[in-house]
Amino acid sequence: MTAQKTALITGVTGQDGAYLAALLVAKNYRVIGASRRASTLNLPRLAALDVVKDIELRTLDVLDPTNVARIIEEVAPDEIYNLGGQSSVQTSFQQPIYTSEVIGLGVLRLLEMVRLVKPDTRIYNASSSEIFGHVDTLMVSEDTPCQPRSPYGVAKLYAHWAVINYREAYDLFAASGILFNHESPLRGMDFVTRKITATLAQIACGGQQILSLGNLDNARDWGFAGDYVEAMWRMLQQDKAEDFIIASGHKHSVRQFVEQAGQAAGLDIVWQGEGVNEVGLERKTGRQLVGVDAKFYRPSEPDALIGDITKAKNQLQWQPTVSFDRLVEMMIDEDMRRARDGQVWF
Ligand code: NAP
Ligand code: F7E
Repeated sequence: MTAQKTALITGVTGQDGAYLAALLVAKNYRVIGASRRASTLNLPRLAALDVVKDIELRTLDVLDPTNVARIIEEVAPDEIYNLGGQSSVQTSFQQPIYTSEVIGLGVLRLLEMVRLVKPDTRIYNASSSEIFGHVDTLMVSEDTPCQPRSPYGVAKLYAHWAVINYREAYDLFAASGILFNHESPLRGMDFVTRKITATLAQIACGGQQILSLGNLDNARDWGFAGDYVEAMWRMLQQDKAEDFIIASGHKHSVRQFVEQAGQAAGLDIVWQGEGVNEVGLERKTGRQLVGVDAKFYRPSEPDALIGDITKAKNQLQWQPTVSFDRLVEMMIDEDMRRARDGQVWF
């Protein structure tokens, strides 16, 4: 029988943290789940996956290196999955310095603490497709040059290179997953997919609100978070630490997401007008369901990229199992259930 492994997950209260905790518990890991101290514990995602009882919760802020060092010393993790941080690109335009402190320098602090305290720990770094930003080709691979277009993307690129540097300079087993957008019924309401499914579900259940969005023509390569955490784990089981693109390989616009979610909720949406004057109407009644508000536009956006997952397929034997249509349906079904039960979520 192999010895039980210990994994430390930062950001365990977030979307990916919850799915990863459930995956590692199922694989018989001792899971230490870390999140920032708050007056109220933020456990609904872990509770939704029924794993609160199976993990050990610890307080950790990646801004405090002494806190990070102490926890590494105490729990002696075999693997660290660093998922904690300010994860909203939109917010990074309002809080660029805080964002960079947490997801840029925060990663450097973690790498340095691992190097000093327990250098044989394997580290997963949550990199992002936002590092690419503006590129000449729309299908990107691990070798595509980066030109980020948001403070979030710039900070993630700093962390990405810090990981490569610690691998080369100190031989740490540190790997970055360059993940494209991944969503689920546990996604935060700040992100466009969940904002759409939660609002349309409420409307379908009798609510009177209007779904107010930014640019409807922006497109993303969207996949399912449950699939993507499996790739994170596989990356740390390799013989050698390497970086991998994890994506669905398909893109859809925000407009297509709204249409698909509307269909799944029983709302047939037709469009009228242009730009900030565009509206989405219910075909049957003519009632306005969707509007555009310039306050949701960003100062700059990445190109509409698609991830090339050839390397992940070949080396990790990983590929997504949930299609775009199924993902939308899954999110709408869960938000319809919450709307019917009068639950307020995230
Ligand atoms: P999420 O739902 O927003 O979760 C992030 C978690 O980080 C939160 O639960 C928060 O927990 C924690 N956190 C925030 N600031 C922290 C700090 N200073 N120290 C420690 N923990 C902190 O995000 P996610 O979607 O699960 O994403 C996980 C990671 O992957 C993030 O780094 C994100 O940037 C990256 N990523 C996500 C995607 C995606 O599409 N989901 C794609 C590429 C990369 P508390 O508030 O409870 O402390
Ligand atoms: O925006 C447009 C918005 O905030 C997607 C994070 O997980 O993935 C995520 O970042 C698109 C953008 O995700 C609204 O302008 C229109 O073009 O859901 P989002 P994101 O910025 O792509 C990357 C890979 C990460 O690493 C991040 O952690 O949708 N959009 N109207 C809107 N976006 C939001 N949030 N709200 C709107 O009303």
